[in-house]
Amino acid sequence: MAYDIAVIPGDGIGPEVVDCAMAVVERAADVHGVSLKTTWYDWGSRRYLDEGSMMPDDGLERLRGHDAIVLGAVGHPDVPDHVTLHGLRLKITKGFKQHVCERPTYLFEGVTSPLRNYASGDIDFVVYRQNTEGEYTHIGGREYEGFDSEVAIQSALFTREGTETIVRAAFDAASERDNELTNVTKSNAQAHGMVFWDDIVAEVHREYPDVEVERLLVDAASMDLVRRPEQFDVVVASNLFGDILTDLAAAISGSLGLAPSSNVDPTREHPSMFEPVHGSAFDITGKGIANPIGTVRSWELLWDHLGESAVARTLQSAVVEQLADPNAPRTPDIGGEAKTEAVTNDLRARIE
Ligand code: GGG
Repeated sequence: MAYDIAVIPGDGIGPEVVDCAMAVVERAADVHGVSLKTTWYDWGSRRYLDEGSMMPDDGLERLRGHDAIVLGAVGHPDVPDHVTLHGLRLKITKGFKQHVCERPTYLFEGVTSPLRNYASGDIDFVVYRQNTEGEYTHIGGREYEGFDSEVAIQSALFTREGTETIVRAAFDAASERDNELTNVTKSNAQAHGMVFWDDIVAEVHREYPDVEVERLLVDAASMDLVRRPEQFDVVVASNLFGDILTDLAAAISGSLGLAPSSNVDPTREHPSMFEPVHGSAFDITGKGIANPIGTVRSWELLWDHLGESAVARTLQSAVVEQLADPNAPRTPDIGGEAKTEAVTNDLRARIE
């Protein structure tokens, strides 16, 4: 099969990890006779500073025909964060109904958790984050700016389509794993949107009688992810809570630099998007030390989504073997001193 993938390196370390991962991914595709064409889009904060927008007006139209999208990162010290996020990543996730954000977390052999006494495989769960609405809707406004009476209103939006889609994806995943789902909300405080969310979970649950559902408020869930991460298997959460919990999840499994993410339209009407969980990380941009593994693992999710599981497994094996090898190069975020390029070359060599 031949695939046409859109690549948006974006900001900060985005271009560094996307470029490096490409070399590994091309090798893996080649080994399996999979033809890979990429089209690169230089959208992001540089474009915003030069031309006033993160992506062109017809950006979604240009992406629409691709089989999938790879995004590096968004965020720039000279551009407000809400401009970068709403101007690129959220335009794509919302415009393409990528309701489902899947973020797996795994403690690999050779990687040290900051939590005591956790060994390889002890932490192994996946978070399903609602990806298009909730607390990330652009509804609200500011009035009387600069006056004592100034007000800001920020609304959250929960639709049946957006909520049911993420909840169903999470139940599907739970049925394929250990039949355990943790539903994370804050429905004691947010008595409209999140009680609606709980109602949808209860409705969909009737279709999955074998799945056991645990309910946790997000404050308790944050504590328990640190206290007993081994007991989580599939977690479903709103956009904001999923965003926060997956940074925590990445940290307890060794590094944000290892964490992959998918933004999926389950109807497949639109292309889905794959990106490392980490952002632009301007503190290390240009130093050549960003970890490319989060991006390589995002390509792994991409190939699984496109049905090319052999390519995905080849990428997975290269990562697993490298992390387990005490002599392999590793970037500083996981305790090494190696450069991105050295890690990339080593991953590529493992595929050869
Ligand atoms: N590659 C992920 C990325 O660039 N994240 C930047 C960010 O701020 N993301 C917020 C979000 O995931 O909603």
